[in-house]
Amino acid sequence: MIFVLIFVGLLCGITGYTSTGCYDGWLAFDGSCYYFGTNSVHFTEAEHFCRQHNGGHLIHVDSKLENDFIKSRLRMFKPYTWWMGLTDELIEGTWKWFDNGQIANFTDWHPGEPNGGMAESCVIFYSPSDFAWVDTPCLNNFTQFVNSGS
Ligand SMILES: [Ca+2]
Ligand SMILES: [Ca+2]
Repeated sequence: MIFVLIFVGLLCGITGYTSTGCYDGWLAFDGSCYYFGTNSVHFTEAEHFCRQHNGGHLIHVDSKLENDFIKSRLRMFKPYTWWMGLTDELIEGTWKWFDNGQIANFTDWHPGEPNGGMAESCVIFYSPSDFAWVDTPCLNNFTQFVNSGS
């Protein structure tokens, strides 16, 4: 068993911004604003942080275009792993976006994921899998992450 230190960040989004642009420190892409926060927190704390910052939410990914943009940015922040606003806490196996309750149409699961059943109901862009999506316990704050792989 190998212990790997994983740094975790949170990714806030605001959709439908107007011509006034994004707030300072936020990044604009295709009608949304993004904030990359490097706070080592669990899912609920991460969502709370986003709400406290300009009324954002943990990110909601609508398309491959948006996902590719985000992943290209996250590669600049290695070795961080990032929370997104996707959860199946309400109905196991039904993945919904936390900001509006929509069922996810686009997903980018790492092969073999999601695999955690009732024990894993929140989702991260996982750095060791080049930011493919992985389900993980919502209370995980990644201060120590056990990698049982080779
Ligand atoms: Ca689950
Ligand atoms: Ca998993």
